[in-house]
Amino acid sequence: MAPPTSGSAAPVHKRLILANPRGFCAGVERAITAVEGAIDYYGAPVFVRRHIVHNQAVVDRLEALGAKFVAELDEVPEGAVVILSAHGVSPVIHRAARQRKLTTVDTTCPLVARVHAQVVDYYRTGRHILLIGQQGHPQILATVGQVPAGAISVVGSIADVDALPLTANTAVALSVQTTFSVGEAAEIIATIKRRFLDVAAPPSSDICFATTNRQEAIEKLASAADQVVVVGDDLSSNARRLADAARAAGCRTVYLVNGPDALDIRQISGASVVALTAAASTPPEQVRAVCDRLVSLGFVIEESEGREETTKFPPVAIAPSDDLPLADRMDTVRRDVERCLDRTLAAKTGRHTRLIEAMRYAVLGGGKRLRASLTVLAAEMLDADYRRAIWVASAIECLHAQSLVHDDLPCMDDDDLRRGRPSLHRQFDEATAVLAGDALLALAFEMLSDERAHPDGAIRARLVNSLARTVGKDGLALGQMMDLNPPDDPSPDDVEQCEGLKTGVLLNFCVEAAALLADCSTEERQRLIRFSEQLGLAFQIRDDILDRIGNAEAMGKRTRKDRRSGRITAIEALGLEGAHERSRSLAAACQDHLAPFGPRAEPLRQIAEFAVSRMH
Ligand code: GRG
Repeated sequence: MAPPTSGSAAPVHKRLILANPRGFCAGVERAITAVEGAIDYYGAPVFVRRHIVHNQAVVDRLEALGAKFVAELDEVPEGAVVILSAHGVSPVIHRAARQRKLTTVDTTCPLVARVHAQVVDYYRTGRHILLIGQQGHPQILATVGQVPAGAISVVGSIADVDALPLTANTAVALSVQTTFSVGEAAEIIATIKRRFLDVAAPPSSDICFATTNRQEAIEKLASAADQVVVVGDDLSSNARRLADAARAAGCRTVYLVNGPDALDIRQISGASVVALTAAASTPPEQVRAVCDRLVSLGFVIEESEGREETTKFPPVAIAPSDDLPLADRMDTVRRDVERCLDRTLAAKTGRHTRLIEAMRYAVLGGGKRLRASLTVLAAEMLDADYRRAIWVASAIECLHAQSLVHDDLPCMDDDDLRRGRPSLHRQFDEATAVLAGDALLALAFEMLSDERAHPDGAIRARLVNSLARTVGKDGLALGQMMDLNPPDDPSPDDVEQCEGLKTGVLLNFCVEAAALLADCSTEERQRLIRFSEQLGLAFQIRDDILDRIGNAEAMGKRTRKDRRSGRITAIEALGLEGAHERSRSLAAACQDHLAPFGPRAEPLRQIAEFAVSRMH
């Protein structure tokens, strides 16, 4: 391409046209800032599993600040801080980190996390997933790890699609590595669509905006450039894809360089127009150093027009997320559980709507959601999947709502007020209350047996079995029976046994479910069960105390009814002061059981505090 001239007097110069956008993307900046922040917060060293992003200059700079890069978690000392790279990790890595008691800072790019969620959804619908990407790339390994082995086939080329041992009738779904080549992906997708009859695809491309914009920008410049320079690491998939895109656009001389010293000075000096771009993982200093060298060879820089990138991601949580106040975290759980239940119990139109209306009345729009919060916060502490935890927590809230509906019936505690509203049998009628309770109980089991609880059928079976034992002849039902038929002269132990069964068993199930979702060690599971046993008792004793001293408006239910009904509670067994003391000592025992979990157990510590200080 001839250099531009403006009249005869204009100097002829060699052009260095810079592609826009180029260099760091929002996800890379976010990950690097997280490493810097973690070094600041925890002090050096912090460990980083694998390259935080595929750029050696970035790695070297972070190493100088105090990061130690490791290939695998077994190189990280127990209890240390480890940062997981922006490419994402498979859940087994989170599990391994937990087993080594590591504090993890997960810098997975939100757009990669979106692909993870998508493959899980596809897997649940029974489709075989064709993941388009580079075999062995960390992002591909992480994505494959989100679902059971064999659920995904990775295809990196048309030949890979042709070689798939699947029939044309197989229902498949497409996902794409976010840093793959736009052009190659389009060709592979077209081949897949020709080969398979039923292909589900995401509504918009999985290839991220940064990869797409950078490829598009260099393609525009490459056809008119003598030579193209891509600044980036050889390891970086998106850097190599930029070089491929430049070649595909018609430029024959394309360099992928990681700094000025890698330039072929003799060859590039002969070019009149050089187009330059940089990978999403290339820092600006590296780009500048290459530009400076080219300027010293007589090139004059021109910025090209390009798309503006405005995407911003929320920063990575560096401090253990338990720094957030419990109230905020419970609000989030409440909102997500409400949404899940609202969708699951979608209001019906037509004739037989009364049952569903009653179920919605019982389970939506009220309650502290203590059991849901306990489940989700325990699951989060153990690094279980959040959406599965919300699903299971919603099932638990169905069961809890059922027990409240039946507890309020005239043949049980005979209560007219629940959660600040008429109890279900008062709002509807007794038969509806019985049936709505039964249907909620059935729904709880149905939800636990659904793949949204966990993709592994064995885990689902354990969840179902454990809930059955929680509500049955040795659980809630027995507790209620003991409550309705107390012995003549109950000892404090009798009272605690009854209260443990009426309330404690369901809280035990919450942590048991979290432990199952996270597949945590037996030791951690047992420690959590011991914690929940104390928590359940402390919570029920506080309920007894509030029945005596609480305010019906704040509680949303009738108070001072235990005394009238002749129920034997902790107050009768221990006196008001004794009950206060007992609930406090149980809360202290809760803290002891949580101690080995370190700072990540902070939300559960706060739940225990809440259980014994609540006023509703
Ligand atoms: C499950 C088969 C089966 C039978 C149930 C009726 C019954 C048998 C058991 C009653 C269990 C019960 C209602 C125990 C009381 C537990 C308790 C303290 C409830 C109040 O819980 P909160 O304060 O309520 O968390 P919210 O409204 O905030 O959810």
